[in-house]
Amino acid sequence: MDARIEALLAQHKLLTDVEPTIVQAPGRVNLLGEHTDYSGGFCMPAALSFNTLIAVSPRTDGVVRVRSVDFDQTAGVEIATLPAKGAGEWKDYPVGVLWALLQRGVAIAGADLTLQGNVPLGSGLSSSASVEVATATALLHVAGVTLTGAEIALLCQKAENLYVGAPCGIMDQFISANGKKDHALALDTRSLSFELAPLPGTVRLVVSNSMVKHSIGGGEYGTRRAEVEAGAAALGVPMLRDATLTDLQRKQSQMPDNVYRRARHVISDSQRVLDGVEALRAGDVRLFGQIMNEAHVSYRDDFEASCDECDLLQTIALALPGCFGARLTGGGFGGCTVNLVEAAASEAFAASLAEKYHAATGIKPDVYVCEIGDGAGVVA
Ligand code: GAF
Repeated sequence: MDARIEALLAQHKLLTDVEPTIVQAPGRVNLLGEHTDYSGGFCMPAALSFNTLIAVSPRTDGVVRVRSVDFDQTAGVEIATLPAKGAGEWKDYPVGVLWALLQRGVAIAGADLTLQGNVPLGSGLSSSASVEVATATALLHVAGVTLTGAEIALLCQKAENLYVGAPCGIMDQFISANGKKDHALALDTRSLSFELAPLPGTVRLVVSNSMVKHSIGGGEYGTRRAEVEAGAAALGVPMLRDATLTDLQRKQSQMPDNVYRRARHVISDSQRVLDGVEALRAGDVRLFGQIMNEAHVSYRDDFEASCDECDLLQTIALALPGCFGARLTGGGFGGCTVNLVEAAASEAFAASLAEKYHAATGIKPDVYVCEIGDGAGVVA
């Protein structure tokens, strides 16, 4: 048996002897389309093989207990007296999902859950969404209820928005529930229709962590979201999905410069997803890499969501052999860059990137040559 699962089962025994089921839900890396997912736009994430594992056993007494192996803590709640809001603790994520499931009318009689994750925390790889989607998968399993991947994603987004209090879009929960091994997923966040785009075997995704902490609950994400919404209001449209760059240029003089530039990023980044899908369909990884580089510039200069460390990672990456494209991925203001690299060069690329970044900053980055994994499901 896999050592991680064996350790999880040993921890689960601290809660109960009732035979568990094991489920998983992955973190993600986003290839194109940042801050487009609350504007009805397009984005293109891929699920990683980093995930949250949960061992879940049923209970019948109206109690849900959650044990975090990583924090070495156990929390218990009574379903009948569940608070309607989180308290700013790690347990808000799983308990928020329980709350959202109950709100949806899913009958849960009780459960014991033991969680263990290996998605790096605070690095923009969606550790929170992986906890949420794994919790939903576990609780739906013990309730004997099946929901679609889109329904699970919406429910987990609701938990994060209303229970945890973080104003995220739908991308992270959607890819965690619906990802497919070796594929990126181009998502229309308005209709929730999507296309799976296989990544050619000749390339690998290399994720490099600047080690600068990022948080969706932190102020900048919310500030950007407000600016994006101000852009839609200035254009007189419900969401930026409903406007073109030409519409935006026409109204440039009627909005503050920051709002104009945030809107220009969102509208152009959404289009870059569509261009990226075409490039992958044509097997043109060079073009896809160029689109990633343009996306980084837009995110850095128009959206002002990068940081010196991530810009440096991108600059170093582009000068290394075999790198087609590099950009900051995720919510911004720190976290990781994603690099599209020739498969044969990927290990040497990862080693050189780590060494050069360390030499320049004194910070040791974590660099991963990634596997694209499957979305959530039962493991055993
Ligand atoms: C974070 C959010 F959770 C997503 O919804 C998305 O907005 C992303 O930042 C930026 O593209 O991961």
